Amino acid sequence: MLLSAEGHAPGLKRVNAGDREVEVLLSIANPRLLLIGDLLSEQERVILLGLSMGKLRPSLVVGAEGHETHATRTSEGTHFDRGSHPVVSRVENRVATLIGCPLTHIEPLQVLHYREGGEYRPHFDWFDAALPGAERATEIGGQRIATLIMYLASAEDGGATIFPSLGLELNIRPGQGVYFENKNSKGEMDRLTLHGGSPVRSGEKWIATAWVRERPYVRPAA
Ligand code: PD2
Ligand code: ZN
Repeated sequence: MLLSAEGHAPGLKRVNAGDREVEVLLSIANPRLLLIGDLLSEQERVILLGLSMGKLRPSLVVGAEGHETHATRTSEGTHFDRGSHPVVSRVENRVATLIGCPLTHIEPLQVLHYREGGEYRPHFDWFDAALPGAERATEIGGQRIATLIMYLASAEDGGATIFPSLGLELNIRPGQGVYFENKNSKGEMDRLTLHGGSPVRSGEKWIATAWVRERPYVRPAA
């Protein structure tokens, strides 16, 4: 992916994301991880929030019987069908250009809303073949090879995106995002990508997540 090929020179760096240049604020080599600024404008954030209102449902996790609610993920969310609004298209194209992957490999953007106490306990975004549900989840586009979490609104207190195996806690501002790749340099799924959303202590947190597949994502039959 393009972001992998960029190297990780220290210092601020502007990267072309098609219709906009974004800023690399922090980068880590293993796992490949970047904190990115200037990803979304305020107007885009407001529009994405507005489109989500009224569509939110309790968030699900992959389980043996498919998708289910769970105490490890106390948020509510929704997704946007690809190209369902001009701003959704604009952001999808920006993400694909930035990451250097075909648009078709990106799952529909997922919006998550955390209220006070809401959290997403540490997990992998990739599917562990040893766990139930992995086969079904990879049938529709292969593994999740990268994640981009974009902040639409940050909590007043708490709600950091954390990487416990890296000792990394990111307090991310609205309009910024964190990108990471799920495979290590040997092509193996990387357990260092363990990450979570720490509990929101006050205020509300909103994010939009783009998960990138190995192959074109095919929406499962309803
Ligand atoms: O909200 C977060 O910080 C978070 C943490 C872990 C989001 C996700 N994972 C995700 O959307 O996959
Ligand atoms: Zn995640």
